[in-house]
Amino acid sequence: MASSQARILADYRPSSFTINTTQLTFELDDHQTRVTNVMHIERVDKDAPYLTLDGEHLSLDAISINDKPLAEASFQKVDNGLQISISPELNQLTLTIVTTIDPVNNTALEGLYKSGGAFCTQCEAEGFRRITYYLDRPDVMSTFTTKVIANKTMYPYLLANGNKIDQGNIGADKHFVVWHDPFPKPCYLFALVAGDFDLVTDQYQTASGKHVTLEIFVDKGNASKAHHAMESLKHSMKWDENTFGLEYDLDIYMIVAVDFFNMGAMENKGLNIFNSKFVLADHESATDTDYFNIEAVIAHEYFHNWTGNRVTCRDWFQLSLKEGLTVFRDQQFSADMNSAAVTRIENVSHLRAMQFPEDESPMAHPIRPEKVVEMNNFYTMTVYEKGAEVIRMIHTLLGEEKFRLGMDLYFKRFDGMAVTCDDFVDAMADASGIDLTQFKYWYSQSGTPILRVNESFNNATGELTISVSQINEPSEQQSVKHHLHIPIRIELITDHNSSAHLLALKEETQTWRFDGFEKKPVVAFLSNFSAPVKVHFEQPDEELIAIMKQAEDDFNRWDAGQTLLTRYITRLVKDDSYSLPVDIVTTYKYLLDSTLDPALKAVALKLPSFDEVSVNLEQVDPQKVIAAIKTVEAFIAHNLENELLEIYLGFADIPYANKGKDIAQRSLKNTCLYYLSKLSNHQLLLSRQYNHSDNMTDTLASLNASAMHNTGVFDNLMSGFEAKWQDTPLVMDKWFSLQAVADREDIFHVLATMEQHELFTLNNPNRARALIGAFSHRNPKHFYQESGKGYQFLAKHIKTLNKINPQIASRLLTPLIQYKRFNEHHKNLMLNALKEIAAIDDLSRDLKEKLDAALN
Ligand code: B3K
Ligand code: ZN
Repeated sequence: MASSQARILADYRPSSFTINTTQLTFELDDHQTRVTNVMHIERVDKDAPYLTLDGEHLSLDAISINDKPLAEASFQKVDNGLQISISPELNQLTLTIVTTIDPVNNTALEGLYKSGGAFCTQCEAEGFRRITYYLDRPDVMSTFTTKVIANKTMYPYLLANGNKIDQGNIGADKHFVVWHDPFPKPCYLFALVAGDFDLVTDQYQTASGKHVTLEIFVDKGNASKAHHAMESLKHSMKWDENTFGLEYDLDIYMIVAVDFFNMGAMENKGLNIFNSKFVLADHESATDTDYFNIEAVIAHEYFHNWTGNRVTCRDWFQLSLKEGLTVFRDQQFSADMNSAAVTRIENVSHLRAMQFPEDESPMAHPIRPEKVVEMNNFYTMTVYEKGAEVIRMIHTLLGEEKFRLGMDLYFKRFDGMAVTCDDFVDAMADASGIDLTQFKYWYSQSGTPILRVNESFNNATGELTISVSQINEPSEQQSVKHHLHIPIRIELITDHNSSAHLLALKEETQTWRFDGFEKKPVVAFLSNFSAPVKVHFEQPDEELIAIMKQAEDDFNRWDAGQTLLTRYITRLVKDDSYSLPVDIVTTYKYLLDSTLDPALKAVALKLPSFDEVSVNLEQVDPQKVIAAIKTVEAFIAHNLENELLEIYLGFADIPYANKGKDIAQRSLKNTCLYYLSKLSNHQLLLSRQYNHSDNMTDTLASLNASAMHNTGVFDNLMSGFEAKWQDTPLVMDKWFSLQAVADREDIFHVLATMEQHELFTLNNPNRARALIGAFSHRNPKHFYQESGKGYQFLAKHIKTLNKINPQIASRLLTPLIQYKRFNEHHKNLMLNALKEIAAIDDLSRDLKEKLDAALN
């Protein structure tokens, strides 16, 4: 029940009733859509006196049991629901409920709403209760038959889950379509779409020979931008067959792209609904990163068909059962389709920048939370990304083959069921024979563990000793923490070779010995980031440089570089007269000159972000951190000028192509451009690249560097860009973001102008994120201004969004609730902003939960 009362994992009880079949009829209308819901219900608990259905923002028109209208005395509206008395002898019943809803005024974008001219739905986690009264919980699974009725001209396509079983006309103007989904499912996987679209179709033949029709629906005029999504879908289907033996199960797979969407996409059975950002692409309007993300999100939603839909969650506390596992699967897929090392590097830096701070915030929670007020607040970096790292650790501990046996057993045991994270881990343990009892604490403990590493080398015996301690800090919710079972990969590097080892840390402190060395090997610790932990290891700078040059594993080379750069930045934060050593320049010269993949050179040159650096500091003084990062940036630009220019010019005029090699070269070229344009003598390169660009990656790189380096050409280039792209919403989102991330003294004036721009609206989540999200996440210099203006700007918009779209308001609150890591001055300013938000009337459940945690 989604009241503002917290729900507790330990309170889980099975439902007293089940719904075996659900027949829905939608008579679509902008403000008065009529929903007729016929449910065959069965009593499970013979002592249950009431059937309590969830429902919010509904107007109830009629209710009957077995075709007899219910007397007023037999039901009553309760807090966010309907309580119906069911006489004790009635064990099976047909309950019919008719409700009316108002899709156009549904700006929260949960339940049934309108995006542009189309009707669409979003039901996860608890949006179905905004469509009709229902047992809105994932362990109640029903087969759905959906009839959609609407105007024929305005809504030629009427879609729902499953297979189409009937269609026809109603009078002169209307038509209907009936869909039936044979797979029982929880109502959060229900979907409906009605609208006029361009349709891109294709076919896929599964490994066992079944023909599947693939359909992608996009706004009129956008069909040519759906091909990459379609290719990505076919690659995902093939990959899941090859990797896990999993085939698609219905005759049709549909994807609809809409412009108004709270998240990336939704895995509704047979009818995915996507944010158009993760469908539409051509090289003129989308960047290489956009292409990568589209492939990843298409895969993610497709993979949910098994990990999420066929086997679903018993309750919402188990969300990571489907999300952590599906993110792990999409990461593996992306690694196979692209550069595996670069993919892993991006995943890890994303986790460190976004999940590590979350784990230190007042909203810190285990990947399986224990207490929830608003479920939408738990679609987090922790549940998703740390959840994926937890699955990856199981994969590491079991190895590829046993992991696959575990997956097979999981599907064999639980297909068609709603289960728990423990069920998953048990399947992995049973199939592999590996004890995962202690490992389960990863599901129940929040916080980022710290590994403290000590090493010693005995010159006489040639023996290396590594000792590792784990520190799991107690937190407010969990005063006692258990030792975790942590897989630690290491690489031992000597002058001649390198060897890889897997250690399993289970105690508080453990020691390992390796012998046979002539001289002390260099330890690359936590290879491939084998566990989501922080590492404290006083390793000499020279050894980090040795890893950067010599490690076998590309991830380790990158990671050593990041550790070294973070050290430089941290030293500068403590002492701004610290003079940066030239070793890093020599190392970069060596790397840039090597045959390393250009994409790896590019990520090696990228400095750790403000968030990645500050999460390792106590009492963050934001302006000092930013100044330190800029100092290192300038140091690299000055000292590598010739090398960067040579590389840049070597790639500058290569025509666009969409191959891995070209993408890698573009990323290195644009990294060089970023550094070079810090130097006033090379700023001309920016407008030159902008004017010659034949693709969005290069265009955006020139604009971004220009925004960050406060160049005189920025405003001019931006006007040209706006004139060219004003009719393309996804590109205009990029334009708003560029405005928001610019480093300029008049940034608040620019932001105010943007808020007044005719294309700006808080009602569209992409647009709100493009301006407000980009400013608060990607413009640390001005968001964390000493004046506190940045926090005020964010607070103002959160207050407005509280009414329009609580979910988006709540997401945007993230940087403010992390105030505890900052120094007193900023802490107070952020607290004031939080208090101001907390004082408004009608605070949504979403914001209230976070503010209560932050201000307690
Ligand atoms: N399962 C959805 C997320 C739903 C979010 C609800 N606030 C998308 C995904 O993870 O694939
Ligand atoms: Zn997901």
